[in-house]
Amino acid sequence: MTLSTTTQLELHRMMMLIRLFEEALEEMFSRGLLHGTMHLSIGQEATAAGACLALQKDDLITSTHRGHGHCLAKGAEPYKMFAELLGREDGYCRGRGGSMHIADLSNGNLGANGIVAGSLTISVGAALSFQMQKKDNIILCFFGDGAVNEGSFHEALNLASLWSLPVLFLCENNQYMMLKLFMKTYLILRIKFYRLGAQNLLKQLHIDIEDTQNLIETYTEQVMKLSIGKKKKTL
Ligand SMILES: Cc1ncc(C[n+]2csc(CCOP(=O)(O)OP(=O)(O)O)c2C)c(N)n1
Ligand SMILES: [Mg+2]
Repeated sequence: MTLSTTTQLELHRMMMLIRLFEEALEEMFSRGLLHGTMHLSIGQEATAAGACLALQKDDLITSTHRGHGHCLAKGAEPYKMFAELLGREDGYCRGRGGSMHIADLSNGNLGANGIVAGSLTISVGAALSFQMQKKDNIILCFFGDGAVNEGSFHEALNLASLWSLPVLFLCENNQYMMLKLFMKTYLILRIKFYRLGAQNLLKQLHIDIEDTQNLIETYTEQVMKLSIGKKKKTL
């Protein structure tokens, strides 16, 4: 699949938006303007932009503690995100949530969350709801490599595969759990779900973050498969 020039430009625009948004946040944070804490995703823009490009508006995502990029890529308004981070009433959660609790239901974003591996179980619940309602939507679940050490990671993958739920798990493996090197917590070099006891029917793909075209192609293909071919998106 060759991406159209328009799609490539859209992808580039989104990655730039995420980067500039977070650079501005960092500046505001260092000036003491933000309430609470926040985690930046600088360097991970392509994952959010590429994967969300493959989704329809009414498909859902769940996010992590590092979720600004996911939120923007799923269509959130930067103004309302800034307002949320500044604790203002016109923010996504009326200024009560801050960075790790921004949810944007109008664009299909079930929200960031501060619980490592929290996104996996929420995704499975939402996917089960889609399945029971016989909807052809899917859930894209972002999670970090740190989540694989959590019990809920295994429960979520097991149920998703057992019930054939329309959920796509996307591990943003940046090799670190915040400050701790992943290799120091697990005796494996690459995260392989089947070695982690969640082999039931799950297919796993590795994608290099710098190969954005491959990332989009792979995600589009997987989204199409999960959507049982009912929806078609031209990129
Ligand atoms: C259940 C739970 N345990 C511990 C923490 C503390 N904590 C916050 S971020 C983090 C590491 C997360 O690593 P990873 O999922 O790889 O995300 P990254 O920070 O690399 O994007 C931990 C352990 C938490 N938020 N939730
Ligand atoms: Mg990590």
